[in-house]
Order: sequence, then C-alpha cells, then structure tokens
Amino acid sequence: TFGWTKYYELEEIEAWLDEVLAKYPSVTEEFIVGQSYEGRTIRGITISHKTGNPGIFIESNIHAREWITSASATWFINQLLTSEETEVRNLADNYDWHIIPVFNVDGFEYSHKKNRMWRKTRQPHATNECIGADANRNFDSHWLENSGASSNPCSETFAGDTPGSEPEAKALVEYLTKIKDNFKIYISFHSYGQYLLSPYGHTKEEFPENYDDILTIGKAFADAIEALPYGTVYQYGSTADVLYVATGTSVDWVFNELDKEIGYTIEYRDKGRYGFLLPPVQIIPNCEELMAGMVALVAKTKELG
Ligand code: 0X9
Ligand code: ZN
Repeated sequence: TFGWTKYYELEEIEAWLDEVLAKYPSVTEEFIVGQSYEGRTIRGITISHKTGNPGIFIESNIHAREWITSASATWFINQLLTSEETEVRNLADNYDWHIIPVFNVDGFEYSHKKNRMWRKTRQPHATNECIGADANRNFDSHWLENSGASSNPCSETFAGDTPGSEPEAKALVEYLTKIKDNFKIYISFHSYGQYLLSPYGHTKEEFPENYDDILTIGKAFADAIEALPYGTVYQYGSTADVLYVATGTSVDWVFNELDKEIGYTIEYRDKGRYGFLLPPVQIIPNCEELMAGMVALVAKTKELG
C-alpha cells in the first residue's frame, strides 16, 4: 500500500492517483495538462469542496531528480482529503486545489530507471547528442536573458531551442492560460536548500511592486516552519537575490504573463548533506513543514487581501 516512508515510481504514483480519484469522486477531478515528449500523459488532480473558492495551483517535480517534491505533493493531496485538523480543513474546504504531482514525467521515470541525478526533460536535440532541456528555463519570460540559463544543450540549465520547445512546458502554458481565472496563487515544488523563493528570477536589480507583501508572506511561511519541533530554517526572498539568477522559469512566467500577484518556489530539505537524495525517513517531517508553511502562507495572503 501507498505511503510516505519510501519513494515511489511514476507507475505507482499514477495508480495511487487513480485510487484517490475513485475514492473521492464528489470532490476530486482529474485534469490532463498534455503529453510529454515520450508520450506520457501529464496528469493533475483538482480538489474542490464547494463552488466559488479561490484557487491554488501546485506544480511539482519539474526537475526529475527532486523526488521529495512528488512525495510531498501526494502527501499534501492525502491530507486535504483525509485530515480532520482544523487548519487543514480550512485549506481543503475554502480553497480549490489544482495539483500536478509529477510534471516532468519522462525525466522522473528516467531518474528511477537509468540515472538518479537526471534533471531535465528527455527530448533529444537536433544537432547535439546531449538530451533534454531544463523545463524550468523553457518558459517565455526573459527566456535565456542575463545568463540565468544556458544555450548549450549539454548544460543542466539548457533553456531549450526556443521558449516552449519542450512539449511539457508548452502544454503547461496552454493549460494555465486556459484556466488562469481559476487560481490566484501558484507554487512550484523543488529541492533542495530550504528556501521560499519569489519573483523575480531574472534580475536582482528590480523587485515586484508588491514585494513587501511577498516578503511578509514569506516570513510567515518560514516562521511557521521554524516553530515546529524540528526547528528547520527556511530563507525567503526573490530568487535572484537569495539564490541565483534564473530566467524562463514557470513561476516567473505565471507571475509576469498571467499577471498573478503570488507565486513561490519552495526548495525543500535539506541544506546539502543528502541534497537530492533526501532519506525517506525525512519525507514525513518535510511534509509536516510544508503543511505548517502553507497554512501560514495562505492565512497571511488572505489577511493582506
Ligand atoms: O534553478 C532552479 O530552477 C530552481 N532551483 S533547483 O535547485 N531546484 O534547480 C530555482 C528556481 C526558482 N526560481 C523561480 N522560479 N523564479
Ligand atoms: Zn528544481
């Protein structure tokens, strides 16, 4: 049976998703983002307990090797459907959730079967033998500017030949454009480093107009996590300021092109001891931190209007 004491392969996650959809038909629905390069279906689940709720969109495992992200996404889905805790019920009952547990399906499968450290998509390049692009550099927002991505197909941050050259990124752009009125918060799950990153990724010379609010919400997220018994510390701030310049990311595209005010990247545990190979015993603690952080993030976002 499915749980959160080990990491699962794509097939097992898909089967679990089917079970969840069958078990909670009145509040869940499957959505299809599109097809990957290798022809896999990129699937998501919506959870809605009533009409008229504001929406929150979660994209997870855009980077293949970041296995804690899909483990956290499935745990979070399970909590929204089964928890009786007041704070979790509030999130489940009063928000509509759109969650893609595994976005980079081809890369994720490859990271299980062939190369644990795979990051990118799996689309071959026309003139170079290196495979794949960084899907989180392939979106049409400051694409390939300011050395926040690479034009070298062999680089881990290869931006792709054009914005949307990767079928996965193109499909997500089309899907999000179609449903853009149904969500106001966008969150992208990554690992590792323990950061809550906000726009912009493309420059540290400029900040969004609502950056004060973004930082206030970020502080609420980080404080809530640090208050748990684990005492885990998250840093927060703009991607370019706190981490590094990154262009063409999904969060910046949603923020800039879909005019959303709230978009974050969560970089989960740890700080580098295990890195992408976060031991399974840390899945549940990481998830508890996610929930505490999300409860605070959503509450502070609401408070600030
Ligand atoms: O470089 C990335 O794509 C992310 N870090 S990772 O180590 N998981 O690869 C950070 C991207 C965050 N930036 C924005 N979304 N703006
Ligand atoms: Zn990542």
